[in-house]
Amino acid sequence: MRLDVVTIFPEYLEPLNVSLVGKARARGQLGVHIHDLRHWTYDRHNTVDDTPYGGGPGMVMKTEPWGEALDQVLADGYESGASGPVLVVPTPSGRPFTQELAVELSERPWLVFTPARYEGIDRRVVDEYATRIPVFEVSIGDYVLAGGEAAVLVITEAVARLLPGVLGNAESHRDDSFAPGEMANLLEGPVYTKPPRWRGRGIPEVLLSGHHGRIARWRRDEAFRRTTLNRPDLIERCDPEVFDRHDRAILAELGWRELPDGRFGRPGRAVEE
Ligand code: 6GU
Repeated sequence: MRLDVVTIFPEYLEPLNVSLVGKARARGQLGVHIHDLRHWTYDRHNTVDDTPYGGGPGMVMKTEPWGEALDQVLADGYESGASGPVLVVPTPSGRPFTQELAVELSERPWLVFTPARYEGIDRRVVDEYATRIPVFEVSIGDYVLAGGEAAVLVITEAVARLLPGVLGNAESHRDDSFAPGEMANLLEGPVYTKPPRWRGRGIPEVLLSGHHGRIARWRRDEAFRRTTLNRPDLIERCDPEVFDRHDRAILAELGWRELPDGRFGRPGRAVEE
């Protein structure tokens, strides 16, 4: 996979040299190209922003530097044999970044990121490239960052660990919280390792039993405990078909009950639409 990032803060992307993404680069599984947007400015102050039409606070990133930068990045990429680019535009107004979208992006050969500062990029830039290549406007959560660079790091890490051979163990993805599939999307429960006693705290007996069936059941019960506590919306959204008899018993024990439509809900709460 090839990644290009156009930014006014190339240093912000230094973490891409480290850890999982850094190793994938070193192994040649990932090619990362960072570009300084100011390279495509021609005035003394390397201006990349201007005041918004219609007034209002803040500044808007100008069309020309982005247009020239993206034309050249795309042309150079094609020339060096890359194909199938998609533009990934980090913005708090984008669609939510989910594990499903991470999987989709991991199947693309070439991602071009355009992290913006200020109030964002002149709309005509996205509209222009959307006529040439797929564009994904993506938000990493319901909060506002000062710029899209941190979002690029988040998206890149989530995508890179899905690339074949990057994590080492292909099985590792299957049990990810939020992994797409038939399973209920549950948060993962607690994990333990040596020593068996630490500051007077032991580990759950069942994990030492060697009984794989009971261990799997215990892990699922713990996943239900954590999910009902931290992400009740994931339970409510679940197709109840995926709950077996024991799941239903655990949910009942945690104070949940089956609603008329078959889904599970918390007592004392309005059923959401
Ligand atoms: Cl992708 N960018 C910015 N600036 N803020 C965000 C975001 C992205 N996602 C959530 N908040």
